[in-house]
Amino acid sequence: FNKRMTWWREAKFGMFIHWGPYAVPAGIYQEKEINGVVGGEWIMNDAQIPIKEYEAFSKQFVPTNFDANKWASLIKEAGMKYVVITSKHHDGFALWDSKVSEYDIVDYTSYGKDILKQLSEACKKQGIKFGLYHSIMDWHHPQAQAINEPEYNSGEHDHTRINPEFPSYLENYLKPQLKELIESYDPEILWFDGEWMPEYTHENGLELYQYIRSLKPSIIINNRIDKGRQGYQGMNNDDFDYAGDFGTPEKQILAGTSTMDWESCMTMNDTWGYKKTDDNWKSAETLVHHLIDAAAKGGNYLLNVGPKADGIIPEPSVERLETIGKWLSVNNEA
Ligand code: FUL
Repeated sequence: FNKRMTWWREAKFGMFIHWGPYAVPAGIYQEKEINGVVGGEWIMNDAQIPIKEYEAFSKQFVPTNFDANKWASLIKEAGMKYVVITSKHHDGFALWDSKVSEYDIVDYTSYGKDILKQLSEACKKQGIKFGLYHSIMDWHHPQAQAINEPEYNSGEHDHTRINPEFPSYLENYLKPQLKELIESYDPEILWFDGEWMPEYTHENGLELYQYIRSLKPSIIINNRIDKGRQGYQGMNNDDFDYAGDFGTPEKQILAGTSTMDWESCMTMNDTWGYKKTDDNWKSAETLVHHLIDAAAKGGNYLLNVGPKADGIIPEPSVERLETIGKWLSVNNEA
């Protein structure tokens, strides 16, 4: 049953990558440390940075030290079988050469190279399955949550700032971007997020799910494409009629097993996107225990790295990944 999930279930362990212009301020704005509840990738919202000012960070996102083959080798060495990288996070910046936008790594920065192209090719060479995280919420797009500037995520509670043009953003921006991504990089997973703002409905979720499956029937899609995120709490989707192939408990491993496919996403310190002051690293031992715990309960483990703006993965993350990889290879031989 559900044969298309087979490789994913067997894979167990993947890398999450949160990377974008937020790595430039890296948690600091106007010399103040910004400590929002989610992570450094939320700085635009947490520090209420005006769009024009945030765009200046995007211009400085020039990752000349990015080496896709090195990243792919590290993923492999860690014993991970797949990767999910942010094609676009809530800040709206695209890591590939999007045709419907100039707000992307190729058109907007002096770096000028397509990050997703490089990484997807490197992963293919090393037999790593390639996946994309794509935010539905978009703080930069005028037909989406940019209407709430500079409190981009206030729309949920502030009904005067619901964007009436959101359906046009969905049809003429989000969907074309997803089509580009599927056609250009052939991802095996689409990992949605930012579905909670009121402009986006359950019907939108069902429709978007069908649309994506029609473009690539074998693709695997997480539950956040729909409004059923609460489904991951009980991990019993019988009560929830929502789209999505797997649940996404965040920063937690489930207490028990589930009838539904699920994947725990986890940070190594406290943030998803790079923050220079975050030194609250979990030990490699703790991370291995998470992986075993999730696997024993039938779930996957998606462990995050937040690379720096220049393309370097922080050393504490690299060390932990290497340690986990060594542990896995010893135990697989035994
Ligand atoms: C959350 C996002 O808001 C965070 O920034 C991060 O991407 C996490 C995995 O999902 O909902």
